[in-house]
Amino acid sequence: MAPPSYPPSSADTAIAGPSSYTHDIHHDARSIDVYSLPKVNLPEALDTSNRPDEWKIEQGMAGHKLPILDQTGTDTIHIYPTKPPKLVKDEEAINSVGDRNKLFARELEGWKGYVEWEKYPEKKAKAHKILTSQTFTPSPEYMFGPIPDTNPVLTGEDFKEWHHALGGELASVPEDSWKTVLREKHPDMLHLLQFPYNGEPPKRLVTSKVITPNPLHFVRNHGGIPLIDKDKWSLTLDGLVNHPKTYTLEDLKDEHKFPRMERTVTMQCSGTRRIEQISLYGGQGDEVPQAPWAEGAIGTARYVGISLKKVIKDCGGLIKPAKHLELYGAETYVKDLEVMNYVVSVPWSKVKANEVILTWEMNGEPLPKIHGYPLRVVVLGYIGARSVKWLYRIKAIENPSLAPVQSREYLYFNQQVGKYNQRPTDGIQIQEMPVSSAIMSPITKQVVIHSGKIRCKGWAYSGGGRWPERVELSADGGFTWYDIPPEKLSKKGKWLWRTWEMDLPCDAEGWIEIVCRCWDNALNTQPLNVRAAWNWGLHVTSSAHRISVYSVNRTRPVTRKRLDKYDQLGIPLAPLTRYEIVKSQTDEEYQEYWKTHEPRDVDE
Ligand SMILES: Nc1nc2c(c(=O)[nH]1)N[C@H]1C(S)=C(S)[C@@H](COP(=O)(O)O)O[C@H]1N2
Ligand SMILES: [Mo]
Repeated sequence: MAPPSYPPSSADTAIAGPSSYTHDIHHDARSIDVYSLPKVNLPEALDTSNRPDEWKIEQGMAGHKLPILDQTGTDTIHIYPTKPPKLVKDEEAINSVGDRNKLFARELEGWKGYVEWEKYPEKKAKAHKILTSQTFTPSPEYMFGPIPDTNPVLTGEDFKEWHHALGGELASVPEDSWKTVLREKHPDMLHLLQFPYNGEPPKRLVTSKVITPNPLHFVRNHGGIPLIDKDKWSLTLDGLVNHPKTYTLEDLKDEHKFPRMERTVTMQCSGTRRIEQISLYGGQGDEVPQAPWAEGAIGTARYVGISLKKVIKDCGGLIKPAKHLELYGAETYVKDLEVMNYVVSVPWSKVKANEVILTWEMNGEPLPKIHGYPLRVVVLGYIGARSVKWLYRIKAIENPSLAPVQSREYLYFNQQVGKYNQRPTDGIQIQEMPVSSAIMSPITKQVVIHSGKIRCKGWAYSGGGRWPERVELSADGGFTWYDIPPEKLSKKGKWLWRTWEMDLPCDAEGWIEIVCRCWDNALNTQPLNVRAAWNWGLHVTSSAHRISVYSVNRTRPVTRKRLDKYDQLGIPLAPLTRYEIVKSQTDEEYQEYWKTHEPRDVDE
């Protein structure tokens, strides 16, 4: 068989790479931009059939470019990745659907960006026809190749195009949504996905306060951000209740009817720390349900509102066989080119326990628009996905919602249920997060100069109303563990994370692995490695958080001597991997040593 040849590539022959490093120690390391390396021009015609990224592909750094090996027959067949087809658009089919400005008009005055889908199956079908009569920019590969070094990291072109294609009320939603982000969020937010907006604070700000300031609270959206006038807003409770009713915000704020509830609550997205699973193995690949979160998709706020249970009572209670409450969010979500509102459900048992709050206030302010203004649900101790924002309807139903976010997403699959044989019913619906924790400082690959103790910071959390009872750190990869002293942990609370700090004893010099794990009040703890809990949906990364840190230990005499020498010479520390010719021993010291030690070789 002829050797496989790669599809022809029109590769740029200029590659970036270092020509030679200077070994001159007198350079000021701060003035060297380690990221801009000299360009090297290769000869025009190289006598090779390799593509220029061959080496990278062979090293597993671009898994998405590798051919699939089909070994089902006697010969191995190489199936190469194909380029995405050209974008097409069937104008005639699209126009036959009708006037999009009329079809997808604003549902209610004062509700910008809200299109009602769940009440109108024909409208859904028309939107589906428009979306399936054309193709869209595919979402980029970000699990096997390099993740873009931009902020926003991913832009969500497909989602923007779907909104633009549907037009009507949705035409300006992507742009409006980004404006709201810039208005309401902290300038230092890490924007993982521009639209639908998904963003988290950088590590140094995740645990800087026990209560997360609103501009720094992570945001996880499946669609746009509806801009709703609170005086025009209403909430309808229907389905299996005795007296269906519609409430204004004023109705719900009537303290004679609905006693106020105030709770400080930690909300965690089940995708928190997903990047650790991605860096191990790729999984279900749509960037919207699968945003590449680090440790910041968790935040804590004080919410004011009322118990959903009281509102259901006010509607005369549930009618048999109601057992679940379906919660409707006003924005448009597109999944598999079907359009819908954001819908999930919570069981009645959770509502009955007064653990489902309808809230209009976050940290003493009206709910920010990006967090669900004018009213959202907060489900205590459940994953964030159940805490519906821009709530407009609650429907009492018999079984958990069939809406895709409830029935087809937020599922925890067995490791071996892969792409080609997974069924939603094989997954466990994720409800309460298990116990987890994360180190916010130092950062993996960081160099830390210390005097025997490394200052560490982070958080710990457990779902379902359990709380961190003990947090432990290891400086040797998880062999020996040190308790974080109780006074170095923030106060415990039933629905709360605990932030912590600790000076972790570290005797070693060189690369170490710092590990963090938590025990909750039910003595649950974390799996020790990512693989043990890796899952196809890349959810619930709850394994002990591991970071690699280079320890420079000043308590070691040789280290101290060398550091002092740098100090004397006024030489700043250079990046770890750069060669330095600062001599660690003078010729005299070297010779002195051999006077009193046995030589390298043995004489007869
Ligand atoms: N209407 C609506 N509610 C929603 C979502 C959404 O996309 N739309 N995302 C959910 C998810 S997955 C999470 S983790 C939380 C995040 O809440 P936050 O953006 O206020 O931090 O909101 C939940 N409620
Ligand atoms: Mo989430």
